[in-house]
Amino acid sequence: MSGDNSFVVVANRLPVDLHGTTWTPSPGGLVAALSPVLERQQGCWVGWPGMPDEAPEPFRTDAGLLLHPVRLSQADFEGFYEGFSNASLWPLYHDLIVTPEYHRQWWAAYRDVNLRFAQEVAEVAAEGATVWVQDYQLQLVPGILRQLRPDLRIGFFLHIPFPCPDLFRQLPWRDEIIRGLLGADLIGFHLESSARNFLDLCSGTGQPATRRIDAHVTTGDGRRVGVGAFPISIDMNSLGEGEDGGVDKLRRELGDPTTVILGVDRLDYTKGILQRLLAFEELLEAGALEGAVLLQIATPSRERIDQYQVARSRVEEAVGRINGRFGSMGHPVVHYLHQSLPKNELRTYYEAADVMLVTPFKDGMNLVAKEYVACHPEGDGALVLSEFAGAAVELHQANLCNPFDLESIKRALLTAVQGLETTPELMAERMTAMHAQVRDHDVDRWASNFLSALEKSR
Ligand code: ADQ
Repeated sequence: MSGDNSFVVVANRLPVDLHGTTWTPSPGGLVAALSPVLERQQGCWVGWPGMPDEAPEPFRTDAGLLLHPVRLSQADFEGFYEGFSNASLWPLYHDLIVTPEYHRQWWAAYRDVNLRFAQEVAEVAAEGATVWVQDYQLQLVPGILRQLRPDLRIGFFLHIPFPCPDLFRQLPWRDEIIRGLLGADLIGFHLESSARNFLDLCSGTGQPATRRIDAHVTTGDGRRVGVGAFPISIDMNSLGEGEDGGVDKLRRELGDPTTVILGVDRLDYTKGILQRLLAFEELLEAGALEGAVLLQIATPSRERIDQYQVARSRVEEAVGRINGRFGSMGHPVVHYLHQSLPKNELRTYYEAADVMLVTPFKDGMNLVAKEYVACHPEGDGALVLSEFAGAAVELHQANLCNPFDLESIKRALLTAVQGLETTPELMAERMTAMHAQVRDHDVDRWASNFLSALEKSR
């Protein structure tokens, strides 16, 4: 049986989450990037509504997007999502920043849930439809869909890094994952390095692959699977309009600091939030950042997973300690929010920040870095960016740092602060170059590059 949707996106989460009876935008980079694209295509989005044991009837959003909720039980949520996706694959694909755990019952849940997602898509997709499968939670979907619906054109995009073959080979179910991915007609990664890791892995597992990027793998049954790099980006309009006078008001509320330093992340151990707090603390200790404040906005994320609880308590302990040491009554030096904020409010923070600190140990892309740059068309401000964020390939004019090396973060932060003071023209030149890169390579361009490569791939 087939439905009547000619363009279907399938992702673990729907772009909105159900809370009781109300819907709110769901967090994270994938939704931020894909929602505007799908709305423009009036497509169908298959995904989980963010609440165990709930599956409301399919409905259309105000923007015309058809949402098709998939039900996950509490046990699915624990085994498939918190377990295999976020405690096995997430740390493995981020180069073992914490140790991945492998459990057979998590894998069984992952397989079951992938089967269910594939079955839902098979039901709603029209004959010959294009299906775009998103991310590490659904790597088996392309392979299952290929069997259920050979008429479909199937693309897969991975939003996180793909690790080097030696790390990937730890995974007890590595062959199943590769077979699942190879069900697609095109597999996209953010960076050439991830695409190359995947191609190397395929040649090591007997799947013939060329080493060129925008290359292909030939599967056992003779199908050619395209493999390429498609760096994701942002919708320049997604942050909305800033409030008039909002920046001045915010800076006043902060006590008119000399320098506003900003971090915005999901609270995730990959993002290096603690490291940036420690770098800030050591610079204050050395008297190097007189009158500066650090704002850290951290969206709650995966809160029941042990490693996330550890990361949060370390961050919050450091915030308390730094304020205890360097703040005064009514004037903390670190302002910390553990909240999700509306996009236009984020815009005010981005605009107000003299320096943006983006210090992940590993990140597929990092849209926050691009959002900051998008908010500085006049070239003011500075971006301190980890070398290990995918965004560093395009935003190479940033003040790059190695987040594993506190001295490197300190150096980059200090160079940025001093550069704004002593060489503002040079800093502006670098920021405007980065702004032009993000403006000219937006999320629409990413989606249309991927979809036209997918079109050509069969
Ligand atoms: P994430 O790990 O979620 O994304 P990122 O790319 O930075 O990371 O995207 C985060 C998004 O959430 C941004 O759009 C940001 O504005 C938003 N956000 C963060 N904190 C917020 C807050 N407190 N309130 C409101 N919004 C907030 C994953 C990968 C990345 C990859 C993206 C897209 O890990 O490497 O760039 O997918 O592919």
